[in-house]
Amino acid sequence: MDNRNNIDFDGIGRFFEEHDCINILTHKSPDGDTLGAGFGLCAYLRAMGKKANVLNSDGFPERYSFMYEGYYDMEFEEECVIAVDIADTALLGASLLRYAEPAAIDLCIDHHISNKFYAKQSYVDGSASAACLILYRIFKHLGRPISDIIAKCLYTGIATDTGCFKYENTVPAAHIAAAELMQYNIDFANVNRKMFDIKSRARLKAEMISTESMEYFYEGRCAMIIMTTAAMESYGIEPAEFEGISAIPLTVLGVDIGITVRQRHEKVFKLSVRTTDKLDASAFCRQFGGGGHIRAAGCEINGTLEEVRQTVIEAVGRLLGMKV
Ligand SMILES: [Mn+2]
Repeated sequence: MDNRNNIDFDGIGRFFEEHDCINILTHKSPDGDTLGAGFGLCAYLRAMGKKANVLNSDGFPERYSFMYEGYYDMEFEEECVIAVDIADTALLGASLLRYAEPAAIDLCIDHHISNKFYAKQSYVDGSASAACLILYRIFKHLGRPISDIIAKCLYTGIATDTGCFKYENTVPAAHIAAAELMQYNIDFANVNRKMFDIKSRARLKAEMISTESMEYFYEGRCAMIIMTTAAMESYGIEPAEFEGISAIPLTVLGVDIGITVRQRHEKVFKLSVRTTDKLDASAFCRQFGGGGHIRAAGCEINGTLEEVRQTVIEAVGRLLGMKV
């Protein structure tokens, strides 16, 4: 628990009681956790008789529509603002920039260790798998009934932020919360199918192009995908469809470092590096001025495609202590 927290569950309960017209902020490029927390909290507050809306600078993607069925914007004069799953006001996005002003946000509920404590009051638990897990604890503590739609939203956030209970951040409490939430009428199998199995045809094509272009080095311990702007344009696929492609190289048996190189400009390439527990992705990227997490990091390298390719291959060789 972060010792910079200045509100507890009872304080949050009082906050809910004391305000009537509440806007809930969710982060740009929304995911299942921020939207689950947003719509779950909104439904909870509305059930308390409050007026509440969920705001997002990018709108609500269709694939999450099962969380906002029946949701409609209410009209009211904003009295206070709650941010969920937002570590930094930089994540608000263009149309919510007005909330990036100091003290514009009254309450923040989040699970990112990197939280900037930008809100007047914050409850941050970096050990929680999802913002939705924190909300579930708050709701249980406060004791009001949890409706099916709230349960569905919270379950979705926990499932998505843990990669369907696969990632290292999956704490036992996430399983326990999910098990309890499954007792509501939430059709969790369909939620997981929508979140983890279904993809658009464009996405499938993007994955196909990526895997087709994959090269292997160093006895298969390194796999690399290179996506040039020309190639992406020639297939007519939106760059957004390539989101998360960088997870693919590391899914190949025997690969310890997966690298995805994406061309940004003529001579600028962005690297996304993923590693198994044998290698440090963050240290690898630091030598090029980048950084990140130990298993997932990024950096930018300037040069022609061939120069960048050579630079990366040589750097991987040094990392593995192997010759090409
Ligand atoms: Mn989250």
